[in-house]
Amino acid sequence: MVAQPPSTDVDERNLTVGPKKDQAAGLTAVVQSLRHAGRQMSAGRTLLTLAKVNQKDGFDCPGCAWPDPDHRSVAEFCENGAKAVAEEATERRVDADFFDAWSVVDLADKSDYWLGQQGRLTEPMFLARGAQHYRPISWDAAFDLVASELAALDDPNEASFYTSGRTSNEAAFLYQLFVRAFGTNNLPDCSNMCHESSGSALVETLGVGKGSVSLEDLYRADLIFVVGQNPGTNHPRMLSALEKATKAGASIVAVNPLPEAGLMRFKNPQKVSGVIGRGTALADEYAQIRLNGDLALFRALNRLLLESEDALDRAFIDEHTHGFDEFAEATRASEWPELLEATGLPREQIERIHQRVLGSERIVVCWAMGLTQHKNSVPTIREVVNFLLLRGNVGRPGAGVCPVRGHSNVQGDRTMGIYEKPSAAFLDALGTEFGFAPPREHGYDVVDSIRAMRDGVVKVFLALGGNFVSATPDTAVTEAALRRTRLTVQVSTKLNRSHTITGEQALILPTLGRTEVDRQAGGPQFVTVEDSMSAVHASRGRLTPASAQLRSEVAIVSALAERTLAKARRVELPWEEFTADYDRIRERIARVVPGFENFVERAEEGFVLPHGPRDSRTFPTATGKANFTANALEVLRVPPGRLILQTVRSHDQYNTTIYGLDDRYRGVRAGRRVVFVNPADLAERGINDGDHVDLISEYADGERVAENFRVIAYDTAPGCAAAYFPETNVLVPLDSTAEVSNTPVSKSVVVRLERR
Ligand SMILES: Nc1nc2c(c(=O)[nH]1)N[C@H]1C(S)=C(S)[C@@H](COP(=O)(O)OP(=O)(O)OC[C@H]3O[C@@H](n4cnc5c(=O)[nH]c(N)nc54)[C@H](O)[C@@H]3O)O[C@H]1N2
Ligand SMILES: Nc1nc2c(c(=O)[nH]1)N[C@H]1C(S)=C(S)[C@@H](COP(=O)(O)OP(=O)(O)OC[C@H]3O[C@@H](n4cnc5c(=O)[nH]c(N)nc54)[C@H](O)[C@@H]3O)O[C@H]1N2
Ligand SMILES: [Mo]
Repeated sequence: MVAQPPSTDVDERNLTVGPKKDQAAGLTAVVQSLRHAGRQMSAGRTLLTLAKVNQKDGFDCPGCAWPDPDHRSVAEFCENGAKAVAEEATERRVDADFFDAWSVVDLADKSDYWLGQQGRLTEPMFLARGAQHYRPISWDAAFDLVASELAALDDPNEASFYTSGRTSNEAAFLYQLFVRAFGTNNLPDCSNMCHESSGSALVETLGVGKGSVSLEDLYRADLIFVVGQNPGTNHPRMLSALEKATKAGASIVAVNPLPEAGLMRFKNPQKVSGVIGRGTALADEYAQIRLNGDLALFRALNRLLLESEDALDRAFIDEHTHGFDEFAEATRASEWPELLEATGLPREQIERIHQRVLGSERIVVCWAMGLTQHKNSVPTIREVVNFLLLRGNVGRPGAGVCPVRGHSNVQGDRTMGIYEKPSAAFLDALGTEFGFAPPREHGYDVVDSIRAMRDGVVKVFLALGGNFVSATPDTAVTEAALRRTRLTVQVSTKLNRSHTITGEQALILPTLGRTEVDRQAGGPQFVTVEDSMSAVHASRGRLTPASAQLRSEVAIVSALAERTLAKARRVELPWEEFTADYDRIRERIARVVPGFENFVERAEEGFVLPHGPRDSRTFPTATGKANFTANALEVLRVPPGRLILQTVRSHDQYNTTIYGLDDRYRGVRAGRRVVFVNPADLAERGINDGDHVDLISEYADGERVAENFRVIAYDTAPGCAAAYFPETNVLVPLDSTAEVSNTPVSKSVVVRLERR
């Protein structure tokens, strides 16, 4: 049994639970964002910083990947974007004195919250073999150390190179070039834990692993499904778009085990009426689905649609799709009792939603982690595609698929080639442009990288951003895996747990953030990013860097590449030129990545990448058509007394970065170790609201325990519970991953509660 006790620095004795909120944003959100910023920086810096978020001459918000409207307001950011910016623009610093005072052992005992609060990293630091403290190291010595360790490996596949989704297109492109020139495709990224299931399902069915809608499409839709997503917290600016869509006549169906605040009612903080009024009711229909019931819900809707030929877009199906008959047969064979058991919804509600579908010409389905982090996520998303194809809701205005991406450039990083399973076409183009033969063998994703470190195969681990230790599942296994390596290298802006759980040696390479001025030999530079709707645009930092010693991600990657490839005797490339002027990188991207033609000329103004299904109903799939699929329906059943636990974000966190200890919309203050459970489930177990329990997950390979959570009686679907990650990552076994996408199953963990 693996147990994970709480960190010692957060005192949860003051935790309080009040009523949950129905509405999101409004004046409170504005006040909260300023208050949070005020704790991190002076008033002047706050205003200067927030005024440049998502503006044409400013920087892309490092929060989420939601797109910017064409007509921007002065304040084109949200409460949580402001928190993300404040985290980066903070005036607190983690310097050499800090590391002198704190040993890694002491730091490893601290929570992610405490670590993040210490401020920005200021200089390169090195943890030598057997040492207790990080010590300063020069950039030169740091680069040499990495190059020597990499060049000394028997095989390039003994190193793994992680990326988190904040990295710019330019840095990401150079990074994958470096890694492939070194000789491996071991390029795991945060996508592997995030929208990988969406990519897998969409590539197979539509031929492009990205969303097919623009903001305009949302405004023109008649019906928008928001499934498995909490936009009030994680994509607050999406609520403005949904509000605009409803004003233009769209109706919204929210599908979620939790009645999330923003989905029910929204107060637009950018409008006076939104700041003081009651706000707009957003969802017209709220389906409180059982966890993992979505495949069954869309199957049921598809079954109802198949009952009448009039409901189908026959012309579209005949001309543009493949596999209809097999799909229809499988769908007609599904039985209502099973569909209802899986969804936990009354049949009348599904029929009501069906009526809405029949009354809607144009339908968009939006989704996020509630669909992607289950065992059968890929079949579930394929079933969503089936649903849209039936009425021709792909490739025309006001209709399509909308996977809402997480990190601000996670989609762009993948476009730039951060992928462990690159296509042959991409590798061909890369090899031709740079004159080397890229490795063809697929590399390790996140879960396989952990396995390879655990087994002693991967010996050097490098991360371009992120917080690998806290973001990944099976905390105890992952920590032991990282500790087995010879060297871990973290390119980071802020201190986090991945700096404290290290290989035999460790390096921290501090980097510039989005908000900061990036000056190189060729003058001030900007970078580019791609949002969730495939729009590429420039991002330009305005603040003075947190320390004079910081280097840009582009500069760090180039230096690492230059030294490593020289030592390992691989292809020589003009890395210094790339760093001096990022246009030199964009010229190369233009020749390697489709859709980036004339990138140098178009980068500043921005442009939307081509998308066959969206633009012309061309589907670059194996069949050349949009593919219907026949998906197996398995009802997730748990043993008596058990619950299905989902691990979610609170309102005060950005993944592993914990901004604060409140979850305002869900009524939680001053604490994070809470578990939300339906009152009927509590009564059945003789557990009361306010009791403290251990969460125990049960899998074939054993039990895992997350200790001491306060129970909150909450309006979630019966049989389902929710708690925050990263605290609950310890409960998710490394081998519990989604079919096809290999994404950790962090939204349906079978647990029991044990009273303390
Ligand atoms: N402020 C802030 N913004 C963020 C982030 C952050 O941490 N903080 N993270 C960013 C990242 S990387 C990402 S990927 C996104 C994440 O954005 P979300 O996906 O909204 O994040 P989660 O908190 O995981 O919420 C999952 C939602 O799905 C619901 N859900 C869970 N399981 C199911 C299910 O089986 N079916 C249905 N229908 N619903 C289900 C949950 O109740 C919850 O509302 O946000 C991005 N933006
Ligand atoms: N149980 C459970 N686990 C999950 C999830 C879940 O829902 N449940 N969600 C998963 C998802 S969707 C995702 S995307 C992953 C997130 O996994 P990651 O992307 O690895 O984690 P983050 O917390 O976003 O990374 C935060 C760190 O990134 C660094 N950073 C911030 N900005 C920059 C920058 O500009 N450059 C560089 N180099 N570093 C920077 C800072 O040091 C900060 O501490 O977590 C996954 N893990
Ligand atoms: Mo994500």
